[in-house]
Parts: sequence; C-alpha cells; structure tokens
Amino acid sequence: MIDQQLVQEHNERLVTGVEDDFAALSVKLARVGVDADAMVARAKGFAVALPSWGLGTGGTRFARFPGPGEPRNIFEKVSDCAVVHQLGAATPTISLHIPWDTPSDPSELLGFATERDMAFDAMNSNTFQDQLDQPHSYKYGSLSSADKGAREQAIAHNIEVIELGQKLGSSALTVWVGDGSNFPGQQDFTRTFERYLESTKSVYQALPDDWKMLLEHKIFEPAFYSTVIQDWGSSYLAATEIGQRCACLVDLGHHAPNVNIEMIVARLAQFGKLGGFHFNDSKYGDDDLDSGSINPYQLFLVFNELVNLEMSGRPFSPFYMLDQSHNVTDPIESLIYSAAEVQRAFVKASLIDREALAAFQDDNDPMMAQATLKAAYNLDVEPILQMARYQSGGAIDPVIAYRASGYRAQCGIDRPAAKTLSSGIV
Ligand code: AOS
Ligand code: ZN
Ligand code: ZN
Ligand code: ZN
Repeated sequence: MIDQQLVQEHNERLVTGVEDDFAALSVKLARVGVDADAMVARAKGFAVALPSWGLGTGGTRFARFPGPGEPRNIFEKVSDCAVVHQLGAATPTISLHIPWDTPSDPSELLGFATERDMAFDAMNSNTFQDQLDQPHSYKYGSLSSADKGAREQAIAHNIEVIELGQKLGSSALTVWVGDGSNFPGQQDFTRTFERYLESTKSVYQALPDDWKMLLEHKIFEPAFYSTVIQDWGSSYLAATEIGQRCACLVDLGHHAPNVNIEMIVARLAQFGKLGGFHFNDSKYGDDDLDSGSINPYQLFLVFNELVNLEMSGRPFSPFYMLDQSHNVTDPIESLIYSAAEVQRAFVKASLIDREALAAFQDDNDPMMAQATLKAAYNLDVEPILQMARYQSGGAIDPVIAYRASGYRAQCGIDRPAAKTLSSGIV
C-alpha cells in the first residue's frame, strides 16, 4: 500500500482550503435546512465494490494495450484494490470473477484481503466462455443450452462459485449469461427461457439462506439477435419465478439507447426486486466507460430513485459494483475517480428537497419539480466528498496523491510483464 505518511502530507497541504470551502458550503446548505456534517457522514457511509477484473487494462475485440505494472494474479489485484480504497475511501470490497480470479487457497486470499482491510462482495460466475478441460461447450448457451450436459456443467459451476464465496465471506451470486442467438429461428424463445428458469432454480436451491442471487440482464452481445435475459422484464419474470431471494441487477450499459433507466430502477424497487447495480457509463452500447463520464445527470437520477427507496422505509440493501473496462487510463485512477463520481451522485441525490418535490408533483408544476432536482444536481458537493475522504483517512485529492506516490512505477519494477503481444477481449 501507499505510505500513509505521504497521504498525510498531501492532506496537510490541502486541508485549509477544504475547510474554507466546506464552511462556505455549510452556510449555503444551512439556509435550506441541510446539515453539511450529516452529508459528510452519509458520504462516509457510501460504498461501491471493485471488480476484480477491472484492475488490469481492459481491451476491445480488436486489441488490448497493457500498461506497466499490471497485476498478474488475484493477490496483486487485491493489493491494487486496497490502494484504491486507501486513497478514495469509498471501495472497501471486491467482487470476484470466477474462474478468472479463482484462488487456489481461499483462506489465504481472505487473510491477505483482511490484512488490507478489504472484504469480498458479490461473486460473479462465468459461463460465457469455455475453460480448458471442460467437457461441454458454451458456444450455444450455458444455463439455457439445448445441451443438457452444458446446462448441468453451468449449474455446477454456479454452485461452486457460491461455495467459494461462502469461504470468502460473500453473500451474493451475480449471474450474467451471454446465452442467446444470432439468427431468427435459431432458438425457440419459450423453450430456451424454460430451460434457463429450470437451471437457475437448481442454482437457487444451493443458495444459502442469507444469500441473494442477482440476475443481470443485457440487451445484446455476445448474442446479436436475441438474448435470453435481454431486458428488465425477462429479468423480473425470472427473479419472481425463481424465489424471494432472487432479484434483478441493473448494469447501466445494458439497455437500448435512450431507455429511461431510472424508471426501471423505480419499478424494480417498488416491487422489491431491485438487487444491485453495475455502474459504468456509455454513449453507444455496453461501452463500460468510467461512471459519470458521459451522462452524470442520469447517474444522479438513478440515485434519486435509490434515495427515494431508502427513505420509503422498504427493505433496502442493493449491491453496488463498478463494472468498467479501462482501455486508455490507469485502472487504479479510473476506479478511484469513478467511485467518487458514484458517491457524488449519491450525495447530490441526498440533497434533493423531497417534500418540495412531492408538492410540485401534486400541483402539476413541472417547471418547479425539475428545478428542484436541478437545484440539488447543480450544487458543487466536492467539499463534502473531500471532507469525507479526509475524515476517513483517505486522500483529499486521491488521484493527485496516487500519482505523487509513484505506486505504478514501483509496480512496473515489481511486476515485470511477460513479453507477449496480447490481443483483444474484455
Ligand atoms: C457483461 O457485459 C456484464 O456486464 C457482466 O457483468 C460481466 O460478468 C462482467 O462485465 C465481466 O465481463
Ligand atoms: Zn455488468
Ligand atoms: Zn456489461
Ligand atoms: Zn458494461
């Protein structure tokens, strides 16, 4: 990890300015009855999980351009995650992808993570690609495959992921499958969905009582004509059929262009089936760009719904994770920055005057209703985020502190990369 002394010196240089900005913002917020310290406490309580696969440079189907000092195994990934959390103070957990990051000794990995104050979040299974030595191929599907052997293999894999997760202190399984078809007529929609339901029900039977199973839908890709769980409707139907502890996971990049994602969030929340999120941003498809980099207002509107749900008093504990592919940035920097963007949306959404908003809605006053949202969105809450990081022992400006630490350069020395021309694939 980074020498805490360095972080402290960084903070000492900046803290007076932050205190001034925070004092000014506190006065401003007090005028509308908001306690800035309470907002700092809320920001400090916010957490989003890091994806174990997000620490290396991603890639596209065309190429991958690795950076220096990339983590070569799950231990190095956990080390990098610990740095992200040390500086950004918003990412205390890691979401593992199996088998990409299967530990040979789970208790050793748990110990390694615990020493660094990191814990494990939802587990991600992978039946969208074949592994060496696996008897059945997923070329034509996994949990919904017409091939019984492939289905059974996919079920067994998911159960193994649950069992591994139990050893690591996780409490959720996220299931995303690429199952679908590329040609009209290739698959019977109904029979395929029936097979998917039957398989996921078998996985659910192995789910511990205190676990959640999260179904992640995606409109297309890798299948380009039809996808089994292509939308929130299919996801909701499946989650409802499967059982009470099964819920839907919303990845922001998995929708048709212009879809009103925040309304999907509201619908799922209203009927108790909102299980979690994969945060990222996109302009065209499942671009997996950094959260808030393209459409921060949408992110804010999603959090408006989430804060609404929280305030409603209904049971609320969705799993949050960043699901991004970092192609041109240092993944550590992107993850630090993205987590703060998600946290920013959360804080801004917490500032919405909900009583006033409800009154404008009931008065049919669209101008003032949207202005109420914008009043919160347009506030610069950076001093709240800075104060939260400072009080949590993180860095006031985490990306600057990270660069000054020379961590990446040191990794470049400690983790010599194998000389291969690596190609493609996220
Ligand atoms: C795929 O598009 C999904 O976003 C999944 O969450 C997937 O498991 C993850 O992105 C790793 O590839
Ligand atoms: Zn995802
Ligand atoms: Zn995706
Ligand atoms: Zn994505």
